[in-house]
Amino acid sequence: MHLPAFAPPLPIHPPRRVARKPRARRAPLAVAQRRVSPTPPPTPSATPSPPKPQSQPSLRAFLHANKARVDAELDACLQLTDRRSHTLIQAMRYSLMAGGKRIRPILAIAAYQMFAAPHADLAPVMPAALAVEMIHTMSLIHDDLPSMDNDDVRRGKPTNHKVYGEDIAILAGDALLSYAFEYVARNTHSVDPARVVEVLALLTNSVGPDGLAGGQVMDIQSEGQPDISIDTLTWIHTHKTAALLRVSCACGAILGGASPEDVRRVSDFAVKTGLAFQIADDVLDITQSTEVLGKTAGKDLATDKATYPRLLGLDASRQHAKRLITEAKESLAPYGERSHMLYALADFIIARNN
Ligand code: GRG
Repeated sequence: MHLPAFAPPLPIHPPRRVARKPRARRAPLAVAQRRVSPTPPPTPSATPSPPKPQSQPSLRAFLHANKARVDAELDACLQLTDRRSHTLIQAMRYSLMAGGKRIRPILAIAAYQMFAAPHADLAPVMPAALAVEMIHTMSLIHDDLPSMDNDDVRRGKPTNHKVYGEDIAILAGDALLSYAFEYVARNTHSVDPARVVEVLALLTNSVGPDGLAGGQVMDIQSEGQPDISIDTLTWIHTHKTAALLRVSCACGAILGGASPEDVRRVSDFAVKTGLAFQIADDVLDITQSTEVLGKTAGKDLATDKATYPRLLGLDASRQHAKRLITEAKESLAPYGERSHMLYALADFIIARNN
């Protein structure tokens, strides 16, 4: 079966080149526990949520059940088979099983059920859902490395390189990345193979210059620059953060039988939600403690990072996030109540406190 391209890759055109200043070595872990202002209670977004049919689970139940399922399947899928790989598998498992909200796999599951059926069996989507969490965990391990953000705490525990050393941490990230693709290729059954190939193409695309790596490079090059524009910041986070939310939703939709037009709408929803996710992350970095976040609070200010609060201020950043969520929901308006869970997840993403 010939499938038209589901979701065109994000265009590669950085807004402008920024000369990279030598990066100041980070101050040693100064655990900033500042609370600039308490996070206000979430206000309802402008777009009314579609009515929730009785048969659909609440957001809370959905998050709880699917996080538990993802945790259990991640645990089962990465086990030691050769004792000589002990250190590597242990390092991979250390970060993969360290907690985490599992938002990306949960988005994949919600998008899948939106197109398959509300209570559809999750077996066809689980390999891709686990893969996005493996890719995400790889990006956290690499992001924390001394040559990147040089962080000491992640998911409430010492970072991977603090425990296993930088060499093993790099390889644990690499191994998680390659295992993610292998896992999808070997374990996605009962789905048209053309859809599995498309899922693999989107997953690989989300990690390269159109995704994580591209966004991370521009982020590094922007550090310490006084005149970063909102366009540049949006470019960075469309690639660095939103790309993984986008691929999670797109893969879930494709595996659930969505059409190319459906996948475009869901991808648009996810990119906007992903940008709002990053704004929430920037705000939480200022307003929450290291204990609540599970990672070093106040890091963006300490490292002179371009962030939404730095460019817009805290209140305008929160408003911007809400606007993005409203726009994200508009992309799914044609689906009515079928988009209920993705709407609820989008609201959760900006209302969370860690
Ligand atoms: C190695 C090819 C290659 C790419 C990696 C390091 C890197 C390039 C990119 C960094 C991407 C990154 C870490 C973005 C931050 C995204 C973000 C806001 C993460 C926090 O996600 P949560 O809140 O964390 O979902 P948990 O711990 O709950 O999973």
